[in-house]
Parts: sequence; structure tokens; C-alpha cells
Amino acid sequence: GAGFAAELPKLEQKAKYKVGFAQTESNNPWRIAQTESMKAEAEKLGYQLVYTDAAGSAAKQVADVNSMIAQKVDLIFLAPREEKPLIPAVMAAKKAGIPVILLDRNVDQKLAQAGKDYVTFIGSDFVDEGRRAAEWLIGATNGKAKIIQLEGTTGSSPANDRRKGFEEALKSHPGMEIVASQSGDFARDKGRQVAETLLQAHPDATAIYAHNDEMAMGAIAAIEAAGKVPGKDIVLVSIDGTRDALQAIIDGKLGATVECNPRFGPKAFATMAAYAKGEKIPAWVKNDDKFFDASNAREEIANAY
Ligand code: GYE
Repeated sequence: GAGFAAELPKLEQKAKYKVGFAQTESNNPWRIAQTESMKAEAEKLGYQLVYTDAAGSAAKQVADVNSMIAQKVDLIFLAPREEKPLIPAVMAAKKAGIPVILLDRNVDQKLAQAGKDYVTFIGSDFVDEGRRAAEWLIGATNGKAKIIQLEGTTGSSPANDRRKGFEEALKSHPGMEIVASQSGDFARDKGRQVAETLLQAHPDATAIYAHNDEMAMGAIAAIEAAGKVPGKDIVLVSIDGTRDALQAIIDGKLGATVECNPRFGPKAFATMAAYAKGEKIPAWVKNDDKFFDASNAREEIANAY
């Protein structure tokens, strides 16, 4: 019918592009490192980057994408805050003939598909990250722990999948019990507040699994405020690999963190170039994640953000 775009928009081959990057928030080192990487690569290529920061609001992020459409950018890189609310933005760009590449977070796969509605999702395997965090924790606690889970932003793909991978891995370990699970919105201060409340409600907790390092840093502060020793009374594991997290590993407060690399710039723009050339892009351009613990934190901190 009229106005219905059945096909994924193509991207013309040009020397210089005007590209949008719709960031979800900037309140943590991971986001800042990602934005820096995108800006640096755009600058290196001599492209114009239209950058927006949704400041933690899915509604603002939808408006940001609509504004990029109005400015007729050639392509939009989108880090969708949540899986469902950003679907209308993806569809609006498609309808306007502007290809979208999803960065670091995915959208609901029942409502939009790679290769049809957007080009691809570039990012980590969050289920696997959750599983690796669980495996480390099982080893560190000899399969016996009372765990508080600090979840990421509700409705975001990393929160959904990091929970899924972690909980699946614990199923075959009856001694590993999740006593409480609540969102700390991927934020340090929220993580601290939630950890404080949950530690009071569950004084028998022996471990904390945080869906990112910022919340783990908040949890460490909460543990210390409660007069307990992080890394001893309460074992912690998280995800990302920030400088503060690696320092906390060196200090013996954080046990381990599964890497989730925020430096998307080179891969994002290379994928865009391949798409413009007409190459077949896989539905998922996967990032490989390292693992940081006491064995390598000292050498890895030099490259940290
Ligand atoms: O782990 C977290 C950030 O979407 C993979 O979002 C990303 C996550 C990352 O705020 O720190």
C-alpha cells in the first residue's frame, strides 16, 4: 500500500556521509567511551556526525531519531534504550528510506528484524556474558551462594539476556540461590541504593551479580556502608570491564567482570561501508568479549576506560 516500505533502504556509495548516532544516555564511562569511539571514527573518515543523547529516556530517543530523519541523514546508528519503545523509530527511518544499524542493544525480534527493518545488530552475546558470570561465581563459591541480582535497565536487551544466561547457568546448581533481583538501571547510584535495601532485607546474602560494573561499584559502596567486606563477606561479579572495575579487582573487592567492549567506532563504520558496497551483512555482527579477573586485571587496566 501507499507509504509502506517493504524493503530495507539501500545506502548510496559516497565519499562523505552525514550520519546520525542516537545515544541512550551519557551517565557512565561505558557510554562515554562508546561515544568517543564513534566520534573519533567519524572524524577520521571526514563524515558529519549528528549526535544526540536521549538522557535515559526512550521517548526522547524516539524524538531524536525523528529529528535525524527530518535532517535527512544518510544512515542512523541507534543504541536502543529498550527493546520495544524504539520500534516506531526503526520503522519511521525505514519508511523514510534511511537505513538503521543497531549498536550495542537490540530491539524486540518479534517486532522488527535485521535485513528487513534494520541492517544489523552490532554487539555482544549478552546471554553468554550472563552465563560466564554465573560460571565464575559457581567456581568462586563452590556452588553455594545466596545471590542478589542487580538488573540493568528494565526492558533493555542486555538486562533481559544477562539475566537469562545467568539464571540458565544456575539451574543445574541447586546450591546457587537468587534471593532477590531488582533493577538498578545500569547506574552506579541506583545500584548503590538498591543494593543497600536488598542487603538489609537479605542479611544472609553472600554474593552479588550486577549486570554492569557501574552498579557493582555502587554495590561495593553499599556493602562497605553496611560494615561488610566486599570480596570476602560478599563476593561480586559483573560485566563491562571499566577502569574502576579493574581497579576494584586489583583491590580484591570485585571478583571478576566479563568484558563488554564499548569501542564500536571502527566496526560500525566498516559495516556501513560494506552495506553501501552491496555486501551481504549478517543479522548479527558479534563482538567477542574477554574476561577480567585477578589473573589479568593489572595488565588490562592500561587499556581501560
Ligand atoms: O553494559 C552498560 C551500558 O548496552 C551493552 O549498557 C550496553 C550496556 C553496558 O549502560 O554499562
